[in-house]
Amino acid sequence: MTDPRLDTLLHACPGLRLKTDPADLEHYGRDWTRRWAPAPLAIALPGSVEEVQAVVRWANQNTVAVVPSGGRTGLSGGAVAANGELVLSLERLNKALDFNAVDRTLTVQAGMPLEAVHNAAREHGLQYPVDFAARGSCSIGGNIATNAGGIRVIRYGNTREWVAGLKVVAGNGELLEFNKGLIKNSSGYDFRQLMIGSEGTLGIVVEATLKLVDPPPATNVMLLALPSFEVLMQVFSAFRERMQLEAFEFFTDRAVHHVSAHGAQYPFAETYPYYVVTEYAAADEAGEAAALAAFEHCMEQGWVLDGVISASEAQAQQLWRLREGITEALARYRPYKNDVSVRISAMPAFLAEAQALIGGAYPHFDVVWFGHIGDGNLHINVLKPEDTSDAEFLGQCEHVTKLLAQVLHRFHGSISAEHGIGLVKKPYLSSTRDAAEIALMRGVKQAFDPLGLMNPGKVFDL
Ligand code: 2HG
Ligand code: ZN
Repeated sequence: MTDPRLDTLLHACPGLRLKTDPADLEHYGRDWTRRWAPAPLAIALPGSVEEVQAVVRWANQNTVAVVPSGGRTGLSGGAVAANGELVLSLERLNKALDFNAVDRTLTVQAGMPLEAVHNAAREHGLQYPVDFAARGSCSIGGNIATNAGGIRVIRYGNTREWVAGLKVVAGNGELLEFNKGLIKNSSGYDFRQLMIGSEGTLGIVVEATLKLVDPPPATNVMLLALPSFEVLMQVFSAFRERMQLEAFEFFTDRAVHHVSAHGAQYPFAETYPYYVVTEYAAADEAGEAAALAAFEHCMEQGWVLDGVISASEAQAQQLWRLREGITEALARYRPYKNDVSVRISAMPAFLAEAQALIGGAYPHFDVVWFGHIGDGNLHINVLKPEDTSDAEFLGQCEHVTKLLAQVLHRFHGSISAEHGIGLVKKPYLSSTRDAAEIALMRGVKQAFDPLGLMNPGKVFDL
């Protein structure tokens, strides 16, 4: 051990697993943003809640900042450790602890990957319904820290809806237990909900009791080709009126270009400017008939130009890959990402303004639009041209984001729909939350984390 503080850490927590190899510091010190150079002090991998508490108490005694770490699939820099922080990885705390068939709850450790949570729920004949492409690598603790959304929010809501209880190690090392699995609990402030989406700035989630539901109905997947952005919300309304939607996602021809180059299969003979992939309940003939009726109505109106319905599970997965593969397909271009939302009713007007702004601002950049349009959530990925320097590219994107933030402010939207504020969106927090709210956030942080050691510099500065 080079840094003497680590000797005191091992003294405070004998047997704690620590990593200090440069490759580990790099691996655990960054998330998917790749914008900041990782520079953590060390990586602590506690094997129990008591060890998490011991590490946090040591951090308080030695005034060392702590960055909680799950799967680090975040896109906002929330898990970045670039300033000598101790990374506290939850990866060894990855087990299911308890299933309660009567309550329909599953209690898990925070480091459990989302996909493992899905599998555990399925083994009990039930479903944990929050889902998105990073399911295999992200952890449930990280999902809770960002109130993760994903592709089924339209039907099931965000992570927030599915947490019945939490155990959290607060900034002072104290173990707190919130809500304890209760459905009804009107006994004062709901700290569980406060913790969800707090991005590790108040404490470290170590355990969660998750609500489970009946498995989804039999579904089909439909891919639709659209002529313009303007008809998108009309198609959405036509489908939502007639069917039970499990997902309704949109993307552009640029997205198809990149995912196809990355191996996804494209089913149409021609290309179109816009696409929707929707999954809907199709357990019986009525479900199928409703889907066809919606499709035909949209064709008649000229809102849809082509369509294909999955005929098998394999084909459903192929269609989904066109949407779910986008982030991975774009990763090598190190895109600048916007993750914004407005109310669904405001979407048509917002889309028009956003399109005019972005189209004018980046005339020569490859801009890929996609997202959870049924939730009012748009992802805009701007790809860095090879001949533009990192600094110039970032400067231009930040300038446009400032303008986009002003539009969002007018529409009462959010600068981060589901990825979190982290470091990336911190300069724009005030477009979404007013000064009084941010002052309250600071007060809350002070109450849970008096020394300001929990993921400092994320969401807002003290
Ligand atoms: C998605 O919806 C994720 O696929 C990632 O939220 C979005 O890469 C992105 O910008
Ligand atoms: Zn998303």
